[in-house]
Amino acid sequence: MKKLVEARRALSRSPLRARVVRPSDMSPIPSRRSWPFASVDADDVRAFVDALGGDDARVLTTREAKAKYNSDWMNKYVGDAAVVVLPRDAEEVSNVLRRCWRRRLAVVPQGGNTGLVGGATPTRDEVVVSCELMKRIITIDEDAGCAVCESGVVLEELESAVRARGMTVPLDLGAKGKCQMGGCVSTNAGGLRLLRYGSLRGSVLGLEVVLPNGDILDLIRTLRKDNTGYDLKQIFIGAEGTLGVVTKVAIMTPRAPLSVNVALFGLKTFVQCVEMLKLARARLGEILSAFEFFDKESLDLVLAQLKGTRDPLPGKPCAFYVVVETSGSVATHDNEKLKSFLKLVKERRVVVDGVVGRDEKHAFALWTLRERISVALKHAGAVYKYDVSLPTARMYNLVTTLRERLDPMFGASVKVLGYGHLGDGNLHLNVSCAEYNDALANAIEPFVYEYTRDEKGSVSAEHGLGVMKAEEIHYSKDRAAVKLMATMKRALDPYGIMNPYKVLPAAAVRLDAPVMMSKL
Ligand code: 2HG
Ligand code: ZN
Repeated sequence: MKKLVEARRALSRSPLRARVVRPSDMSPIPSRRSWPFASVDADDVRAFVDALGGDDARVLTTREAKAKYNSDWMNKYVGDAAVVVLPRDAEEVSNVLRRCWRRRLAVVPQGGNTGLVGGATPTRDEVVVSCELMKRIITIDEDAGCAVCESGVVLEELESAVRARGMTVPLDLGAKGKCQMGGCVSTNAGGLRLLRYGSLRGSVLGLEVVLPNGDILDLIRTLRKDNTGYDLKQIFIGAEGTLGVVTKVAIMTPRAPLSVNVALFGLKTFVQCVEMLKLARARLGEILSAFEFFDKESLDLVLAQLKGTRDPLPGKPCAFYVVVETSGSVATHDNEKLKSFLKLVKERRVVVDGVVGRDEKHAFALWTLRERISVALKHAGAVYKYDVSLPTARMYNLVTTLRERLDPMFGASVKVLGYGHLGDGNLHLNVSCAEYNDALANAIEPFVYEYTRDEKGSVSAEHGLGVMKAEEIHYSKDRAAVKLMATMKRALDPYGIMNPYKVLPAAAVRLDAPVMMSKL
């Protein structure tokens, strides 16, 4: 088992593709022979077609048709799903899962496939249940301020629909044009406006979930208050599809702000970024809706990789940049507040300089510099990604410490970037290089995880654990907590078919022992 854990750790640092260059006995995901699940056969494919009302166009079996479901958007995690099914509603998901449960077929629920930790891609030949055809927006209730939709609705589409009624979705991410509501809920996605609206957990009012055995659990409610015992929907939020498939979401949709301002500042030190956050909280108060930061290395990469981007403060190079957004309901009031805030940070020399978005287009351009760092990283080559929560004031020390550690070994061939949601104490630490290599991986891990543990931080602030960090959960959760999680997993999914090798360590859910069909 120790060997398996070590090998899984190696996998977390390299793309799953790397499997092919690893000796087979070191493969982190069990080989076909010891894979504890059944293989899809021709009868299963026929059963899936029946499950989808006889529509064989929604049961994909050819390599070409399955390709986009087999790898994530970074092309880092690559599996080999035996079949991809495209159900249209919870009934059809239920039919598919009943078959998988009975046959002990492993299942990967998939949304927009925009995750960063390999949580939604198959690891071997699992059945992929894609939610992309479950696209109905069911209700939008202006009086209650909430919406109910199916899980395959893309975040940006829901946002447009509720915007037309003067409301907004309390979640915004760079991947909004592709990520789906079910995936957002399943990963408890954080994003750019958590500072304003809080964790997605608090905005979800209800869910419909298909359990591993195919039962449909109807937890769709639009009540703000419901204290009738355990809040069951919460166990599926952030479970990354390991406990069931989310098929519907009820979510609060607060009034959209009537006045939005975006400003970008350049600063000399990280200490000043933190100082500025404190001032923004104190002086902008209730209209502060985002507070993001990135370092010079991140800006340089964006400018080098993404066409149409421009240095926001030409001729005034800074070590750090901060994006501040305000959202309110009375423009004159908000502008007044922002103006006096700008004056203050200049007078106190907290910033080198700043620029306020003149209009929507300019504001969008400023946001782009922060939002598209991960896209720039993808263009630049291989990237090792870490998403940690750390004490805000000391957050950037991890970036400088890692730079000092890697520099003597790898020099300029490796770049360490720091950016993220400063207002939420969430650092995105990224190590960019030409290609994945074990020496670099071993220099980064477990160092980053140990550092985070020692700071009492979290090894996953918002991206989840997926396959990348399932074995690393112990750095942020104690033994008793992991044990209870595994107990819950086994209660709902005793055969471990739902998204195996994700979130929980394999040993905790006993995925090392094949399920003996004869004993069932
Ligand atoms: C962001 O905040 C996303 O931009 C992606 O969470 C972070 O690429 C990353 O590491
Ligand atoms: Zn983020």
